[in-house]
Amino acid sequence: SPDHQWWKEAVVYQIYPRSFNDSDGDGVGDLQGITERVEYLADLGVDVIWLCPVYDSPNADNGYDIGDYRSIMPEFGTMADWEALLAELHAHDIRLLMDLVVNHTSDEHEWFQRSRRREDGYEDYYYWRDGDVDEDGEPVPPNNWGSFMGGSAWTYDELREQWYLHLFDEKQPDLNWRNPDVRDEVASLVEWWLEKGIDGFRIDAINYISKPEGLPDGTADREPKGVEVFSHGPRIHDYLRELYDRTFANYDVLTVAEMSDTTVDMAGDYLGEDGDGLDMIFHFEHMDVDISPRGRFDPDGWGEWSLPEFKEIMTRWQTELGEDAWNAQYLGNHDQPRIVSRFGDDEEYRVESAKLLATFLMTVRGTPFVYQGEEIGMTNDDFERLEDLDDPMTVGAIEDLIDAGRADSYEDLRAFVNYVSRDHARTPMQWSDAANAGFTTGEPWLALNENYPEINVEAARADEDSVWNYYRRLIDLRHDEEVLVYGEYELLLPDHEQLYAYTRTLDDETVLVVLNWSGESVAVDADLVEESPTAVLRSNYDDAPAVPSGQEFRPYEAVVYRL
Ligand code: TEU
Repeated sequence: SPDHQWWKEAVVYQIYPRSFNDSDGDGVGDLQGITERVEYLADLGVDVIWLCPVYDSPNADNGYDIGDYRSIMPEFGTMADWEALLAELHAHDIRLLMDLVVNHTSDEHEWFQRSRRREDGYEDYYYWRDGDVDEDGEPVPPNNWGSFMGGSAWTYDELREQWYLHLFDEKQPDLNWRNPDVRDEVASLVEWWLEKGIDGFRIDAINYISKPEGLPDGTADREPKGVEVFSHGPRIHDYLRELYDRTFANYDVLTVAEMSDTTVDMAGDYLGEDGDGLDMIFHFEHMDVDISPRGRFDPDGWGEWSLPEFKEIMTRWQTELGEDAWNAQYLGNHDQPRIVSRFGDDEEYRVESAKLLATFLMTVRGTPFVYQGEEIGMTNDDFERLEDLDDPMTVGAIEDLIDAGRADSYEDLRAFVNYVSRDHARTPMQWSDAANAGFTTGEPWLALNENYPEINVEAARADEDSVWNYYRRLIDLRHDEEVLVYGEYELLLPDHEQLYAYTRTLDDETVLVVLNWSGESVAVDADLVEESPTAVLRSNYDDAPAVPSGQEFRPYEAVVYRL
């Protein structure tokens, strides 16, 4: 049936190539390093890899600043290495998603270099504006928008003698999608990769591509300033629909669009045939439960989150998306803290809570995305000094906060940074207890988490009860049970502070999932469900209660029942 799609049945694994596996000892992960681990990915059982950017880039934002869309970053290897990786993945029936970063390019991209020289045909590839002058005759930027990387979203270019817009780093100028030549360029590079045989794209920051006429100032009390104005701009659907019709529509590929600030109501206009042809969205509503409403890098109001609110958000996405729309499920990625540190307990119950999070991810409706390291329960790091951080977003936020007088030094912000930094997800993959966790024989580009002698792939694979082996068995379950893919979701106990329980139902099959999302024992109501389960399909303790009703669930106990 048309409702059945390979990408609904798939489990996706995200790779941050810089930190995955280094094959040549330069301290930076690379394509050959990934190819060496394809067997590992096949053993885990994943169906699709999302590969973060591997294009040529000066690395102001670790590859999200692209210098040439049709070549490979030399640190990562060559186009032949990329082709070898694709072939190896396909030989193992694993599909490949590339990362499509087209809200902006690098300032070192040829288009930008031509644009700043006003070369014929390239003048309007980016947002160029004359600035204003203040009372003292000092130049000021064209509007009040802030950058996600801190400071103004505008930088003055001495050569062109105008300001250019960059919602991210100053080395990431925003492409002007109003210009049809820019849209032609994007369609052409998308087509070029599709023709190379990839299986789809994760589409970066795509909610920002349409800016409103006149670029009006932002007025909301949010960070960065102007986000309410430049997110989901007026022509976004036209641009996405046009791109779909020209490219994706002609291929059997998966597209997943990263879009912060998206509600479930808005999602329907993007997804499916009546939308823009996109298959899924990474929304951010559950990523916002434990941060300030003003934005992620506001140090007031982070760290606390409530399970009822989390359930309400997840349930809304589970139940209110239209019939022809589909969810992408994730708890972490390369921009977020480690999931076990954020939503579980990375100390006493690290193993149990990592397994609970996996159980959730693999049993809700929507395609699960596992971020590298989650399968062994990797944790947040501790960044003692400002110099230990790499992420330009975190560093930019710290500079802004110090400039604004909200902190005197890094030390004042350290606890906050240790909660939110994107660097946590970027410490190298922990393969073994060998030097540098077997990630590299050289000097790693970012220091490893010191817990690698204990938390690593080799140790986890050798232990039947490890987080790794639990992921593997859960992925098998997801593949075996159609009800976990296509079944309807129904929430039980919406207001319970510690239990997250739901059923999935397809025809006459029902699966019940009970999660004690807390570090204490919790008694399950005697009347949780009428029927008694016929089987325990998976659980993260040895001797799960055969019938949940009226039983004590231990800390972070997670059980999947067949009713
Ligand atoms: O992230 C996009 C991004 O950072 C925003 O969409 C989001 O609003 C913000 O994080 C909210 O906290 C993508 C990539 O995933 C990221 O690594 C890049 O730095 C960024 O785009 C720029 O390409």
